[in-house]
Amino acid sequence: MAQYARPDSDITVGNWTDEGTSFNDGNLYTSIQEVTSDNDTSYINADDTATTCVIGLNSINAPGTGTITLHVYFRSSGTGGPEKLDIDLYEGTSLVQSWPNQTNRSGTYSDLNATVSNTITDYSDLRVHLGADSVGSGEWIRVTQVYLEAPDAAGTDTSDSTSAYLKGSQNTSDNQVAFLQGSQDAGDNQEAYWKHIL
Ligand SMILES: [Ca+2]
Ligand SMILES: [Ca+2]
Ligand SMILES: [Ca+2]
Repeated sequence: MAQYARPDSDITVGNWTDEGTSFNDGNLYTSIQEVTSDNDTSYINADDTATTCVIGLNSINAPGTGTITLHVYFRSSGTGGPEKLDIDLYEGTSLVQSWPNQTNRSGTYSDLNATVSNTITDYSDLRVHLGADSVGSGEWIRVTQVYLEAPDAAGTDTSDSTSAYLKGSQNTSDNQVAFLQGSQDAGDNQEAYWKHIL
């Protein structure tokens, strides 16, 4: 199991535009938030060098141990020197990590698929900066999908779909016959948790 932080707001639009079918609604994030990349059905476009957009991601819980990965599906069109995409991950206004000068003029989208090796402390305000770089006249860069994938929150149980679990132990010092212990679980169908210490 995993947690996913996907685009849920435009923080800075710059000269990026959204393009394509019903997703052309004036919001960038609605064109790059799908669960499975939809290629040119919905995307955001930059045809202007040195313009950056900032996209907010939905909050996730602080994850347990494991790899965090940033996915950015993009491609470009142009001639001569390559069009470049500068990708930065921020928490709020603090830079976490940069992946500058990404290129792909293959004609099909490719995924940045970058491991986040620097520490994230605030998972409630993650942002992705997408900077168009070296985009000349008649050239463009498109991004169709962005998300951050992280392990489940530490201490949660995703192995079943039970609503809670009951843990009992004999206690000879009083009349207690059992105790209940639960934990919050955002990753399955559990509807509530109950913690009771006698
Ligand atoms: Ca849109
Ligand atoms: Ca070029
Ligand atoms: Ca898309």
